[in-house]
Amino acid sequence: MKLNKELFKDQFLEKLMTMHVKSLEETSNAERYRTLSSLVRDYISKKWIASDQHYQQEGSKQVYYLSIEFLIGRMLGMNLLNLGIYDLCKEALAELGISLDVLEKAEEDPGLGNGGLGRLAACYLDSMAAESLPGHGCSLRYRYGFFEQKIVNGYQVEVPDNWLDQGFPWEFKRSDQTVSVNFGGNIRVVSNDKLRYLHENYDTVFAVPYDVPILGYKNDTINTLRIWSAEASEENFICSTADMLDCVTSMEYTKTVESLSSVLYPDDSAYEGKVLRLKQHYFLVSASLQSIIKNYKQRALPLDHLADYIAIHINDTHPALAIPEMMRILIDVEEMGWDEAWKITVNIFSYTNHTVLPEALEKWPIDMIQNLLPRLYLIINEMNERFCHELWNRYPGDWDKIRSMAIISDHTIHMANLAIVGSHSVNGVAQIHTEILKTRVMNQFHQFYPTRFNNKTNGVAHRRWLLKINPRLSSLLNESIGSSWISHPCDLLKILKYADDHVFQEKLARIKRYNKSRLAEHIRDVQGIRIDVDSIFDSHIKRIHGYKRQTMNVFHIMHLYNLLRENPDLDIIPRTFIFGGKAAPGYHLAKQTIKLINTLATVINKDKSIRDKIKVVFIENYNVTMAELIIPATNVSEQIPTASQEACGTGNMKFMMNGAITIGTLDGANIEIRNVVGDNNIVFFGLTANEVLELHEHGGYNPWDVYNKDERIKTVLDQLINGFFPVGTDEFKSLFESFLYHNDQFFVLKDFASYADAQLRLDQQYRNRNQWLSMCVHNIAHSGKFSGDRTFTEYAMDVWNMNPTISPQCYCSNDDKFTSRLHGCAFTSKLQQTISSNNIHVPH
Ligand code: 26Q
Repeated sequence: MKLNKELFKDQFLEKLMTMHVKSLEETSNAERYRTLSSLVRDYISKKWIASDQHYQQEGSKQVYYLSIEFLIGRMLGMNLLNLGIYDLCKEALAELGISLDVLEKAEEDPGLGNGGLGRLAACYLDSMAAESLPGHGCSLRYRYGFFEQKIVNGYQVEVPDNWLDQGFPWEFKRSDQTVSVNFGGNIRVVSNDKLRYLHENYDTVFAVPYDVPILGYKNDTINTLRIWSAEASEENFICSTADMLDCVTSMEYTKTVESLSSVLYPDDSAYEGKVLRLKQHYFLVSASLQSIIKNYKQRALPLDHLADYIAIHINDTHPALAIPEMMRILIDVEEMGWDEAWKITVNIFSYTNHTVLPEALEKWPIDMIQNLLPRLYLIINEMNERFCHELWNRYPGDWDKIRSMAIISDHTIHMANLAIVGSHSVNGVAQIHTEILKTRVMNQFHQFYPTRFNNKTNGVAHRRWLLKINPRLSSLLNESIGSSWISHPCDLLKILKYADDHVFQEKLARIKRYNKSRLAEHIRDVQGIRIDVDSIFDSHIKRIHGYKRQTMNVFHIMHLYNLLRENPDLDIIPRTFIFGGKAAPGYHLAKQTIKLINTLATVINKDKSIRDKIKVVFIENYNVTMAELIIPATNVSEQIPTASQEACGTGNMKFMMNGAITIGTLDGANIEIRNVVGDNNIVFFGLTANEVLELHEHGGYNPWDVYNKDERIKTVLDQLINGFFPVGTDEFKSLFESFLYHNDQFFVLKDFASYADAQLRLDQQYRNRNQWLSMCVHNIAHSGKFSGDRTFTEYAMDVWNMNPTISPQCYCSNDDKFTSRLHGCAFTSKLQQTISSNNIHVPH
């Protein structure tokens, strides 16, 4: 029977009673949330089975996205939207006196990721399901997710994130599909008719899968995110009352095993050679591959056609051990020869790089791999020998080149090299990033495998980052251009015709103001700070890292503050500077940056003399849920990394979709945003990537020159250590020294003047209300290109060799007028071909 409000209310009340044995009035919001999610779970189950069966019958190729992180965010609201019952439930609950908004807020935000890389993986799951593509995620079920950030006396304090405490209603435990993962031991080689490698004396850990349904948008597709949990094998658990020692040892053992999936490492860009991390990587990889192969075998397809039916994508190098693990399974278990196994493996795997920071390139000491994964070590060794042989044939005698490209060198396994050699596709995540990979970081590999490298500019789940989080803007779009943009994001271009329509502009302005008031209320209630809804909301939200240059923003605010103290009548548009982000616990300068922002906030926010012209807020515990509140409320999006360092950035895309104007450097996707919106609709400044890289090659620059010449910078830097702040003069000494004595690695001082100019321009532009609102419309209109739907379609066609449905309405134009042009949308030649061969009309 089709769901209607009455039926839903009956089902909800029935469920509430059976789950909690209470009347409606007696239940808490948390209990009501659990009731609703359990009901939605029931709705999902049937469709999930059907979706799986459909894939089996179709014989479709399946893609598996292996990622050590999936930052999925809250699920209730998205699931209701995807099922097409959001409004129905909202109204029906309201009739019962329950607010759906309130229930949504009762959901924990699963923090199974650090930042960009993990959130991207979640965005692609959404897009794949929306396009009915059989794409599944594989990851770990961390007992404790990304730490919760508390701010105590201005400092970040890390608190464990006990997200599973109340249970996670969206997961389905599949104990029957448990697999074993083996660590340690030794390899015995036996040779009868052929060589066999027997793994002995290993320790076994059970990998128990939990499946999370991933819903497509109103299309009945339900894909799966499988997260693995580590459990001890029972045979190792000896606990008799007779021998307490056994019991204690067994408990210790259980704890050790469970520690495997117990914490998410809170580093987003620094390599730490921790053995537990390596274990986590192998645990994910081995469990996932075993289940992928088992599933494949159930389809009764021939093993030598594996690459025709499955594609495995590795999200950065963390799951790159999947490559030798696949070789192990094909050779040791399926008894294939090396050459055949290798061909299949390379055809199956593809790899995305997400960072050029040298400190984030994963490498492992040989002996660690040898001890922990003795069979994989032998396979990696063989891969390395064969690859070095190829290199020798191509570059005879060039030992330097061979050493730098080898998988194993200097007693270390270089995971990026392994990933490149073992995949048929390697991609960067924005045009400039891919260029930097090809011409610098992976230049030798690009010369060796020129066709293997390609670009896939990231995209985000616009159904979450626009439809869900900005319902008023979504309604305005629907009223104005229809709702086709929800499935065909490039249709957002249709609003360009309203760019200069004052009535439309005013509606947009009212929506922004409403969203700002929601954020202002939150900040008032949670942090006790009052902010002016009519000030410019200027947001800098992302991980705290030197290269992301939160400090440059801070220096500019300090400079504005200095001007205002001299002249409280200074003519600037009032601004609220909003920061949010977590620092890696061991990253001292990042943690000091948080302390600096909070200290500055205390000083500025209580200084009556500047008449509230500027305020500073540091949002505690920035996560997906907070981003969902901040982004729709933002006027100015700070995207100011040192050019060449930010691989892509995806916050920039989410802000643009919600009508914020970017102030940014020429880096990552900022460049591609400029290419579609045009120079008039974005504010740029700073050194280019080439300028930065050249300066780097020549040993940097002398920051003292800037300090001595630019009075503004001198004043601000001195204020860090001269008692200006109500903290000890040593508090910010390490930050001060990083700029002047450690060569300002991220060119903050060098770019400051240009940044301050850009901020002045922005202030001027904001004064012309109609022009500003027109800029906002341009940004929303062109954001369709940055939907994950576009990116994953490119992956599906260029990398995974699959056939996604292509949106005929997919127009993306570089023009201001609504003149759709083929090239803006057809990011790949294959897509172009499809469009022309289907006679899809694309006006010029
Ligand atoms: C390194 C060594 C050992 C173990 C872990 C790591 C590690 C962990 C996390 C290395 C890198 C990361 C995370 C990287 C990341 O989030 N990169 C971001 O990816 C986004 C999606 O592509 C981009 O938009 C961002 O520009 C990029 O910073």
